[in-house]
Amino acid sequence: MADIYVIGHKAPDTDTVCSAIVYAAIKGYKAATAGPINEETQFVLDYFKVSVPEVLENAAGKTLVLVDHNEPGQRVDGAEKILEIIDHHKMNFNYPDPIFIHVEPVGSTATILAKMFPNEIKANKTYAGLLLSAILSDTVIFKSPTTTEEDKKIAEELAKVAEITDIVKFGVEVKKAKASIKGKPIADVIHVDFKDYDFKGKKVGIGQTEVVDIQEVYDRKDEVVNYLTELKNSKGYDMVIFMATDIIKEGTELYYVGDAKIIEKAFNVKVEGPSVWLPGVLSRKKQVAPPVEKVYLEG
Ligand SMILES: [Mn+2]
Repeated sequence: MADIYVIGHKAPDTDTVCSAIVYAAIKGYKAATAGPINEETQFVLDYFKVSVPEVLENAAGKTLVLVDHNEPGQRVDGAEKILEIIDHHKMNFNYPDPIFIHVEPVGSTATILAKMFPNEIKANKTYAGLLLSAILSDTVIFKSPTTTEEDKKIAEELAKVAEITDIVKFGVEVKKAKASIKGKPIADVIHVDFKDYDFKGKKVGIGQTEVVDIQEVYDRKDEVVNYLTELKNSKGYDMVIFMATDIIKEGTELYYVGDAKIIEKAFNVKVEGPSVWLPGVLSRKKQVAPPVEKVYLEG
């Protein structure tokens, strides 16, 4: 059989990259990413001395296993032949053939892999370390409402194998690796974790960055709004949202360009100006994308 690539979503994050690496290693496939990795993931790979996977900008002609995503908009360009999907997101997937799909409502794809291959992972400190990092990243050190009891339990087991004694301390180290936006071009900040959605035929983009000091974002508010406006106008979006999530204050400053009424309805808030503070909101997947989609579906 031709080479099989395990690949995560565009704008790769730590869960998508580490899950691809571990699954590929266990199955004898090749790991790839759908773009350059971010600073947080780089920190994790350096920490566990793992090399960066090949970047596959176009997957034409390749057989793919998709991890940590399934929506067409988040997929690498040129993806045609899909063999399997392992994911923890809602499904928006259509394919002409029956394929292996494993989706569970847990905090990370890494959690699913740890459950699928307990023996392989118990025997490998590196796999355990990568998967632990992915869980801590996706669950925002267990603060995100996407976190399940299973994520916590598995993270503890993985930490033992990886010889990480203080899980939370390690999680903060991982999170801090990309938590400053100082000196970074605003386009990079917004695109480092950006997902396209199809809500009732309308294109909606939602970017997210995690910071430990929200003031850094407030200081660049005009830049953020100008960039979102430009993005909306040039790429045919109905709405563009940027979540600046403060993982210490545990909330999100949500910037948007589009119809303010959609934001007001989705979050049951009064919106004045181009952004709104949403206390307790940490998760795009659970707390932002679903209520926005609901407003679109209800028209
Ligand atoms: Mn994930």
